[in-house]
Amino acid sequence: MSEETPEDTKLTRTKRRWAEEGKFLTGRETRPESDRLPPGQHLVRDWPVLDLGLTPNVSEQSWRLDVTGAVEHPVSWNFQTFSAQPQSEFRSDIHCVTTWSRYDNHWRGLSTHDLLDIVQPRAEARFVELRANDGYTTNLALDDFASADALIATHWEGQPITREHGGPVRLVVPHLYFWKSAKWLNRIHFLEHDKPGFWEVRGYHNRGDPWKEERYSD
Ligand SMILES: Nc1nc2c(c(=O)[nH]1)N[C@H]1C(S)=C(S)[C@@H](COP(=O)(O)O)O[C@H]1N2
Ligand SMILES: [Mo]
Repeated sequence: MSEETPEDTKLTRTKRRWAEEGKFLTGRETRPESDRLPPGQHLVRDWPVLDLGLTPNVSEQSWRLDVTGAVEHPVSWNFQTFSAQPQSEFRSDIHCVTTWSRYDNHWRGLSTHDLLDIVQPRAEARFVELRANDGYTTNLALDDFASADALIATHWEGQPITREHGGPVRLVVPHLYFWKSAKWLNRIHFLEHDKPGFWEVRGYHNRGDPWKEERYSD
């Protein structure tokens, strides 16, 4: 490492490390329209609801998000303090492992890039476990969580995300099958070792790349 300038804060150091490791470059790929639908998927215009059979009633007043584990600055937000964080808007396609895809979803919320800037993952952090109010869990490699178009969303098409779709706050990681996008998100836990989640321990693929049809583990 070279000498540090006065403005070489922890924040810029982390940003630079991530840029060097290419982590901020793993996001949206531009594909020709003819290659937009992943193999084995069909397009839908409505937005199906998938859950474990119960829809937790999480109000904005009761919702909390804890960011814990291998980070320099753990945070605990309520809806008001979470909404005061930097806002990003992304447009992305949804690909569900049950073979439906839905194009052009317009999301707003806190990008995972901005979250990582705030909490500063420690060097040993390589995975994240996502937990939700219905007991659901799922896991991501930190590189996938840090994808350029991933966000912790409060709005879809300019409206608060409805309860059935995971409101008030859900994760959106559009480059992987949608089971990785935890609804009713209440904890993001940074880990040194991977921790397969609800579907991952029940036969779903550990990563879930729709372009490689990583639906189920062998
Ligand atoms: N908390 C929670 N998140 C979840 C699920 C769930 O059951 N509980 N299901 C996953 C699955 S399998 C899919 S396909 C999407 C469905 O999101 P949607 O109902 O908004 O389409 O949410 C994912 N996130
Ligand atoms: Mo799913």
